[in-house]
Amino acid sequence: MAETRESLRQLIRTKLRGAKFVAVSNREPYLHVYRNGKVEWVRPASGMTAALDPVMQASRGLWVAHGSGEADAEASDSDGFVAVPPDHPTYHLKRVWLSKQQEEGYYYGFANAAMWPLCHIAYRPPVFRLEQWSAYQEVNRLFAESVAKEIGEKPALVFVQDYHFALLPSMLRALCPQAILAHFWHIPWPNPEIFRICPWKHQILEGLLGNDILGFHTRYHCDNFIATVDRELEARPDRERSAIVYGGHMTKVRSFPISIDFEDVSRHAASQESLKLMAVLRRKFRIRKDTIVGVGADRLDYTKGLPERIEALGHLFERYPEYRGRVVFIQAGVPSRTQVKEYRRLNEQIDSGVAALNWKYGRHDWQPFIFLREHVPFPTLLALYRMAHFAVVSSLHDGMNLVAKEFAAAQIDANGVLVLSPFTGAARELTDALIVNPYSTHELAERIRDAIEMDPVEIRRRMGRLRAQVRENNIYKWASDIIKKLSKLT
Ligand code: ADQ
Repeated sequence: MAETRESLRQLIRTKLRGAKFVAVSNREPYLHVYRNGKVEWVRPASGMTAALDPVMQASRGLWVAHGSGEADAEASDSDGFVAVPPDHPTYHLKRVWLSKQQEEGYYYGFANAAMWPLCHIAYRPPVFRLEQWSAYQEVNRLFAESVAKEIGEKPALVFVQDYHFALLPSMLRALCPQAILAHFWHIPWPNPEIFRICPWKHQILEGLLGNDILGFHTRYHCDNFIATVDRELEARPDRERSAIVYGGHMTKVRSFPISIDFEDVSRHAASQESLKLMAVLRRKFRIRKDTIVGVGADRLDYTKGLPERIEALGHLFERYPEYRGRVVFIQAGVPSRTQVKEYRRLNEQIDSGVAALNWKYGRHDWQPFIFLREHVPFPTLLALYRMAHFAVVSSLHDGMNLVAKEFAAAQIDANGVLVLSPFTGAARELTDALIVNPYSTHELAERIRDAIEMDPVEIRRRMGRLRAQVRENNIYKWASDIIKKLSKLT
């Protein structure tokens, strides 16, 4: 039996025995914005918040995050609290306010110009600046104090998210020694050779070793972390128990492959609304009954392999002219971190790649690549996934990649093929995808062709198995596995 929201809720109730459950992340699950002078709410395009929100709904705990929406302050009380989800509240969000300067140094600076490229092997050099590191320390302390204020001396279980808060665990441990701390690192952990260039590597490792449990998506990332600590600190790695003892404290290092709410995605994809949205999309993009549709959905990030995807489609139309006029690739791309130089450069690269592809092969009645540079509402995204004959996930490096799992869950008719990079965590589980190295754009083009030409029986067989995999290993299993591990420590 697959885990459900209800089984997770029961588990939390029995295992946590009344301890307060607090999640901490940079990104908030709901932002308030102004639209036509009115306050409205939106969900950000983020794999982490998409995954954690159902867990928080089941736990009814508290989520502490940066209040980054322009109307956030107006929608919250004087302490930054707001009940969410805004349309059917089940838990509380506490917003922490940051100055522009803090946001620039900590978020755009150290987190996204140093830690992100350091952990992803996508050949972009990390930028280490002292003032950004200072902002990172300052914001980690601010969040640690904000969480400590909520839990005081009460029993609590704090679940920290991601690379924005590497220092927070040891800070919080000093403030609230009774709290049990778990941390999930949503991105890869590199090997020791890569990590050793970070000027503040010891502080980062010491910060993370304040946790009781540190989770990664794959065993490989756990092994990289243990090897890094072994090389950099006077710590005692216990490979047998997959743990590290440092300063008398033990941190267990475990893999928990993250996932999605399979049933929820399937149900939405099967709805009447989804059928209507598919018809709207077909009309809007002039998609005929016999058009073969490919789909991609990504934050516009250099780790996602978008230029490679565009180049591969160019090879496809060059080598196989019979697909001209017959295949359309619809790419949803939400702008991300555009304050960081590398991201601006990537956007220019994508724009010129798309323009060149459409100019070279497009005709008055057909464009090969439709680029939706926008945050696509989730129901529309699901309609896109459902109507697609194939999806391409071509990440150069990716902790997991939830788009691959969303695509499988939305494929209720099981008539689509997933083309997937081996450099995603998802590739370890989704072995019925067509796995291909995105750096080899010629091979990527060939696998896209294989997806288009695949026998329908084979498509159903593969998609059926992918769906079974994601159904079984859903987001509630991810959360339950973590809670079970944590409850052994309470
Ligand atoms: P991300 O890098 O954000 O997550 P991913 O896991 O693919 O990547 O999740 C992206 C999310 O954004 C998905 O839920 C997707 O539906 C949504 N999305 C993408 N493009 C969109 C668009 N144009 N409009 C609206 N929504 C869009 C990080 C790590 C991943 C890891 C997750 C969770 O980098 O490796 O899988 O955290 O741990």
